[in-house]
Amino acid sequence: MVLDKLGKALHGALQKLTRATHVDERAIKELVRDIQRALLQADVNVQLVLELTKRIEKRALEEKPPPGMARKEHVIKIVYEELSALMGRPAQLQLKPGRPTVVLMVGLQGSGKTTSAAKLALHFKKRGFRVGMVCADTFRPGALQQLRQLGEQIGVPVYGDEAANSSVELARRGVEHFKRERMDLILVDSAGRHRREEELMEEMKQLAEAIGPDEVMLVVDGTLGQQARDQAAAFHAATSIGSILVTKLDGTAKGGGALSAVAATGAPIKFIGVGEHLDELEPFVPERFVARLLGMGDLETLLRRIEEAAREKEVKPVEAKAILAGKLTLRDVYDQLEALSKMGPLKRLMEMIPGFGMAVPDEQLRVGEEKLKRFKVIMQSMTPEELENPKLLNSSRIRRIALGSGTSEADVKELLRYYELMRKLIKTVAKGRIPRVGPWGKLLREMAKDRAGPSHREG
Ligand SMILES: Nc1nc2c(ncn2[C@@H]2O[C@H](COP(=O)(O)OP(=O)(O)OP(=O)(O)O)[C@@H](O)[C@H]2O)c(=O)[nH]1
Ligand SMILES: [Mg+2]
Repeated sequence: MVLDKLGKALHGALQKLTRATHVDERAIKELVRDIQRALLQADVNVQLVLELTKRIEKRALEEKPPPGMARKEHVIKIVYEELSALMGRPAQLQLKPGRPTVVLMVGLQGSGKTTSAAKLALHFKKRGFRVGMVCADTFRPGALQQLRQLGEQIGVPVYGDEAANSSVELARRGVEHFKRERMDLILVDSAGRHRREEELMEEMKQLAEAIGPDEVMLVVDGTLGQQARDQAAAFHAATSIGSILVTKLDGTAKGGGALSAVAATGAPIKFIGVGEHLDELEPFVPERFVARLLGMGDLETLLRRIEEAAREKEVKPVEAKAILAGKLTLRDVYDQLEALSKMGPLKRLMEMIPGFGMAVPDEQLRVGEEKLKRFKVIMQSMTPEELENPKLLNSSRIRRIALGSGTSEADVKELLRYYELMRKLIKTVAKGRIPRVGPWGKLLREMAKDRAGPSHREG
């Protein structure tokens, strides 16, 4: 696994927190100290570490966990978020369909340009893209031979010319060649130099001018640790570096340093190399990377919750479509109720039906917070099968759920009634009818009643 040592140390710090009986100031301070130690050992810049841990401590002490989330989980979530931010912002290399994407690989000698070009080629080939590699290294003898060998290994064509002495001209010809061949991705491997010499910057500039790449990708050696920053910063200042690929993150204790340092330059890291083999390349997704670093076991539940929270905030139109197609689960009902209370997609859906949107005041579309919370607790006591298929809910299951959630059987039945109402409503809407009366009217009345609440009920 990548960055094994850092991962273990961070994992240990979180485990300690998980085992603590009380998450008080002392426990949080200890957690923060453990995280500091782990990051410093991984060669992360002291300044960065101090800023990060200060933020974690402040947030952990001040922020209140959202309803339904335990304090421990909330603190873990904060650590996860802050570490992800430290590792940079997510960015991906996206190929445009129907036109070639040209990527120019640059970097110092031995950083891993050639190997990484082959890894990238394999990565995209596996995803069904047509890839070609151009050897624009006329500097090092054997460079073309090395790329040809790699190309053969993965079945990707290589363009090169032993006799050529102008790398710029060679690169231009190679890109033209693969454009004629209608490749989706053209990777141009360039020559490295020992240090950031002007010569290298000059050649890079000329190459870029000659081939007009969609992206210049800087390859940085991850074993450099914090020093990787200077390199990335210098290149970033000299040219428009589109992305960074950090190599050799396998078996280096300095990986945390390299990643955070490079991320601090503001240039997005898109891939990381984690071994000598050609399949040892990973798209870099800071959140996913950190999740794995922290130990997925602990985080699985948490991530699911974060995901749910995100989903609850915004129900995607795709889901609305699936629901219209007749697939409605209890989970959807909860999402929809909450979405309705925030003017979600169902409301937008209604608005698309002429004359209907106007007829439904927003006020009436909202469900009381209390009821939503109760529904959530009830659903947490259901099995996944029950959530997907509410028909399973017979009276003994209802009794079990009520007991398990600390609610009453009437509460559970009320949720099921909502579900039934919404299912019918959606069926009617899907058929294109405008349900002014019938289930829709009933649903509105129920919701209105709920909003008023027992204490506000008049007369
Ligand atoms: N362990 C490990 N080794 C790597 C990784 N990426 C590259 N290497 C090794 O690093 C060495 C240099 O890689 P190259 O791809 O030849 O580097 P380069 O930047 O093309 O070098 P020049 O063309 O001389 O500038 C090789 O021995 C690679 O196997 C990685 O992710 N992990
Ligand atoms: Mg090379």
